[in-house]
Amino acid sequence: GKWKKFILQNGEGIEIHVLNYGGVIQKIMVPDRFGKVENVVLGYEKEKDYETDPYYLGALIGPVAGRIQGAEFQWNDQTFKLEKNEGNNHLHGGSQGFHQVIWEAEPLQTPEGVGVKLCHERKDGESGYPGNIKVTVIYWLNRKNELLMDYQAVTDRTTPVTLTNHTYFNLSGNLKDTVGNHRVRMNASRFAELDEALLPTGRILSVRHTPFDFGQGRKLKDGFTGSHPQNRMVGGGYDHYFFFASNPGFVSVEEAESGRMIEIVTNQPGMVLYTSNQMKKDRMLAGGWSKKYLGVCFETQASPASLHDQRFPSVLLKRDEVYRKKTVFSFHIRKR
Ligand code: FUC
Repeated sequence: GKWKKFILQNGEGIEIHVLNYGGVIQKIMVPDRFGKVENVVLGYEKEKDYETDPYYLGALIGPVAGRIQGAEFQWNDQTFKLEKNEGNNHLHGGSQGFHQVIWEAEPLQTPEGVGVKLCHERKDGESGYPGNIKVTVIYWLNRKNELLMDYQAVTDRTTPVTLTNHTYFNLSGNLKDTVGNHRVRMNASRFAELDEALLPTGRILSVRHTPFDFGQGRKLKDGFTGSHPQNRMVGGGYDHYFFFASNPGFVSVEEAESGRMIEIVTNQPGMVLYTSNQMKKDRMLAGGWSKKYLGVCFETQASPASLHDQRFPSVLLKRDEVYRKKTVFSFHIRKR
């Protein structure tokens, strides 16, 4: 296959670089409150680096985003075995996941905006997943500074599907700072407790009176430095699945120095908030070395924990059903 890059420009100062490889969002250029245009995501300058990226920078994740315990699941008295690519478990669709394939890609354009349509087909049994699966993802940037991610999938046999995009945001611009001072607000009153393998224990915890309560907004560094055992468990920070208390779910993130702000609206039931706790200084990114707390991911999705625990919303897609999920990231500037 052939690598292609698409550059989406909306005429309002926002520019987004998309690769057909992994559906990667490589760069998002956004003005700060003085009009200075800078990159607000983590990405590699050299496209080749995406082939060996351990961090899933900007990539489309699937067929199942997140961890599947024991790298297997049961359905209709059948056991499906998947690749163990993280210890005993299956993470982010395995080594041949959607982040590592070349998507069929075509540009889209209307008077309201520009986009790229990505399509990929999977054969029954590929990477151990049942069903011939057809996936279409559209990235769409309009003149209102909204980036829409529209996901669709169909299958001819029941199969687990939950898709997300793994962009690490850093609104300080050109990686000037960590994300510790990013202020996040979200309407989620419960989150899934994790064990050392970062798998849900089965206990659903209340966010009340903890660093997991983002109801009134809080800085991410509260979780980096705080003593809450769940922050410590994941390496000092957040790597947790939050259940949205409303549909659509709502999240916002703001960085005061630059004045940049993103509002996220989604019909997904929840989101993994990941603050790059496991990122080491081992990769040269566009703008500097990778490091802990350099980016924050808002992985809107359903939790694959549902494959072993019915209290989570199901990720099973059945024949004749259409998986249809949308997440909108809208960029704003707050003047002082
Ligand atoms: C997130 C996290 C994981 C992992 C990966 C790169 O989705 O949940 O812990 O580190 O991204």
